Amino acid sequence: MGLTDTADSLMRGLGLSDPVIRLGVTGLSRAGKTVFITSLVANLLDRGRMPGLRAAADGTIRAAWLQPQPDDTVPRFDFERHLAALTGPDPHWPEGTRHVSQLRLSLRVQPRGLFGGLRGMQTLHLDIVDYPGEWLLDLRMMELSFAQWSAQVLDRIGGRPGAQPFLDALGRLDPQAGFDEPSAQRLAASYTAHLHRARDAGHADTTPGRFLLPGELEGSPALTFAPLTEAQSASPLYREFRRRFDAYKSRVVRPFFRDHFARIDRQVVLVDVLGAIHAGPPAVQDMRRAMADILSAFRPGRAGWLAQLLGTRRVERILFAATKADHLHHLQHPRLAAIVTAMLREARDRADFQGARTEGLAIAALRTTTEETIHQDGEDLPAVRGTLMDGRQAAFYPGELPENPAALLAPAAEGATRWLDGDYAVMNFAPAPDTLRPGDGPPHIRMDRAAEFLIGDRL
Ligand SMILES: Nc1nc2c(ncn2[C@@H]2O[C@H](COP(=O)(O)OP(=O)(O)OP(=O)(O)O)[C@@H](O)[C@H]2O)c(=O)[nH]1
Ligand SMILES: [Mg+2]
Repeated sequence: MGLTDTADSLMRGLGLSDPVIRLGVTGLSRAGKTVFITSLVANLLDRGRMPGLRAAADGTIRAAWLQPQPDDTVPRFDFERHLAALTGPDPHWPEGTRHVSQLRLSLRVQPRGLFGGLRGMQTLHLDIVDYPGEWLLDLRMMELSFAQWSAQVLDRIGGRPGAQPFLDALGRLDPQAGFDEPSAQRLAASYTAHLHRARDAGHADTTPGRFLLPGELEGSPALTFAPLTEAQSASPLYREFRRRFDAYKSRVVRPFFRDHFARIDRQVVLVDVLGAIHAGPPAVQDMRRAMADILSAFRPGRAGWLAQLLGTRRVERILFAATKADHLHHLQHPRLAAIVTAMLREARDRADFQGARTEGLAIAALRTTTEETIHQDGEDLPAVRGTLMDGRQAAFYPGELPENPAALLAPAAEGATRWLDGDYAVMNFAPAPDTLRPGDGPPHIRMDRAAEFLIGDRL
C-alpha cells in the first residue's frame, strides 16, 4: 500500500473525504414530505423495488445504512417510527411535522467505468433535510418593508376564509392606537387564525410562514404582529409591529436560509396537484404562483442578501413531483405528469429561472391502491381500489384529467371559480397493511425515477 493510499484510507476512516449530497425535501403543508422521505430511505435500504435507479439495478450500490447525522442541533427525522406507522399491521399516516428534521443515509458504491474497479469502494453520504415550503415563501417578505407587505396582504385576503373577523378588528382600531400587549396578541391571533383557515382552503401565499408552524417561537414578539393599514402608520402600535416584522426577517427568516437552505445541493419540491385541482381553479392558480416563488429562491441572480449568504453555491437539480399519483389509474399518470411539467415550465418563465436542471414527475411515495375497471352507464372507467380511512374498501374514479394541461391551467389563470366540465374528486385512502417483503421497500410509483434524477448521476 502506497503512502497516498494509506492517507486516503485514514481520511476515509475518519469520514473526512467522503462526498456528501444534501437533499432538501420541501412542499406546502400535507404535500407528502414525511411519507416521501420515509419511502425514499426505505427503498434505498432495500432496493428490490427500485429498477429505475440505475445504480440499484446494476449493483453499483453495494450497501446502504443509516448513520448519525452531522448536525448536532437539528432533530433527527424519525424514520423508524414513520416506517412502522406506514407499513405495520395496523397502518396509518404519520402526523404533521412541526419542525425541520434531518437524516443521514450512507451508501457504499463501487465506482463504474474503466478504472472503477481499481479505485475500490466509495462511501457517499446522503443528508436528507425535511423543511416546510411555507418557510421558503417567506423569502418574498425579505425585500418588502412592513408597509409594502401590509398593503399586499390586505389587498389579497378580502373574501378569504377567516379574513373578515381580522379585517373588522382592523377597521375598529383607533388610528392613534397606543401599544398594549394584550390587544397586539388578539390582533395577531386573529390574523393567524385566518392564515390557518386560508392554508387549509388551499391558499399557498400565507405569510409569515412561521405563524403556521411556530415551534419553540410560539408566543414570542417576532411572531406576534399582523399587517396594518396606512391609516395607522403614525401610531405606537404600528411602530412596534414594524419593529417585530423586521425582527421576524432578521431573526427567523434569515437564520433558516443560512442554516438549512444555503447548504442544499439537490431539491425536491412536492406538490399536491390533485388536491389543488379538486379544490378548484383558484387553488391551482395559487399553486402556480407558489411554484414560481419557490423557484425564485433557487435562482442564481437572487436578491443581494441571499446571494451573499450563498456565495457561489447553487442547487444543481430541482424536481417538482406531483404526489399521490396512486389516486389515479396508470392510464392517467402521463396527464398528471404533463400538468405538473406545464406548471413547472410556466413557473420557470415567471421566476425568470435559469441554472439548475429541473424536472416534473408524477409519483406516489406510498402506493395505497390497486387498479380496476368500473363499469358505469355502459362505460368502462379506469379506476383504483383502496381501503378508506374507516376500513371499508372502495373503488374510485376521480374524473378524467384533460389531455392538454391548458384545459385546466387557462381557466385557472383567467380567474374561473369552478371547473366547467365537472369536478375532480379526491379520496383519502389508508396505507395497505403488511406491504413489506424481504429485500423490498414499501410499494411506490416512480420513486426510483425520482431518485435517479436527484442522485443517480453521483452514484
Ligand atoms: N395515497 C397517498 N396519499 C399520500 C401519499 N403521500 C402522502 N399522502 C397523504 O398526504 C398526507 C400528508 O402526508 P405527509 O407526508 O404527512 O405530508 P407532509 O408534507 O409531511 O405534511 P406536514 O408535515 O403536515 O407539512 C398523508 O397523511 C396522506 O393522507 C401517497 O404517496 N399516496
Ligand atoms: Mg411532514
